[in-house]
Amino acid sequence: EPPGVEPVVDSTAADIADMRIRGAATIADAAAEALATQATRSDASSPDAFRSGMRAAARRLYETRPTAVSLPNALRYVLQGMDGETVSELRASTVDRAETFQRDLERAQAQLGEIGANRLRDGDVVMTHCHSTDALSCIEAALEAGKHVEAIVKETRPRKQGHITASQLREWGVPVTLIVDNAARRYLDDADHVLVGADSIAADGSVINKIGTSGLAVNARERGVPVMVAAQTIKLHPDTMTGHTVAIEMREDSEVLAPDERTEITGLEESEDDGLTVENPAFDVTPPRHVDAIVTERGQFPPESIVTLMRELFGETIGEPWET
Ligand code: RUB
Repeated sequence: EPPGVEPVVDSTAADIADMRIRGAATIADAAAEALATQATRSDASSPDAFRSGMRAAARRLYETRPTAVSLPNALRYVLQGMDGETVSELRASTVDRAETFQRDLERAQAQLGEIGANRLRDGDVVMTHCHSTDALSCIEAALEAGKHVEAIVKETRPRKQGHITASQLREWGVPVTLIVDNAARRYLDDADHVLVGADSIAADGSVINKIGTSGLAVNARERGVPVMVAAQTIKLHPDTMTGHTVAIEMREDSEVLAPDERTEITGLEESEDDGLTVENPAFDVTPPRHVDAIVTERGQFPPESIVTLMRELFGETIGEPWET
């Protein structure tokens, strides 16, 4: 780990990069927790050393995965709360700020769930993609309101996060039909909603989420099935207000094709130039015209109007606190 960065920050960063910790909200929560631990365990002898350790820790966490904006939003929020004249004051304010962030995250998800649940009627069938805690919060609130809900769960290749969704829904007693991604269009005829989460939402209302979301949304529009995106406001991407695009993470070939499968296709050893390229983008962009509603803890919005909320929440952002 870089100088001044606590080992626990490094291990959280590795867990995020390797997806043992995954999903935008869970990543943000873990990052805030790691910064709090950094603050608690720092043995910095001066306020400057403490601050520089915090910035290095934030950078280490920031560099793990590029797409979910909840990560930089969490890091910025915690570092902006670092306040005081002495190391112990700085430590206390940082830990307090991280705890506030984690509490707010949980509260926002619960509030969003209540709002999203209003869109679900008793007996509705929901089609899901990937695993989103914000999306599941809507289903949980609908169940708590006594509604019967069923789910068609897309497997979500290559990492099969659909299994996590299916497991959570079964724990809640929701009847689940698991399908391969390629079967989605066929099963849209049985669905009343497509319900997904988001890693980032751009100022124009585009939704960046797990690869396959955009194709699903296009098919849903063609079939007349409304697309609902559950995303608390830490998913709003401030840089997109000034025209930046959201980076789409490209992941390892091996998630798609195991080394032995590769050898089987090419008949060549792994180390040779085998002329076979595997592309593995983790996310895609769904244009606003294919999204019916973005459900946040502040209410639900047509995607085209989300920019108003973004301006209110972020104003002008200049630089990042970990960029020294
Ligand atoms: C996860 C994913 C989820 C969003 C929202 O991708 O695309 O839909 O992160 O999740 P990955 P949440 O598995 O690659 O991290 O609502 O829990 O924030």
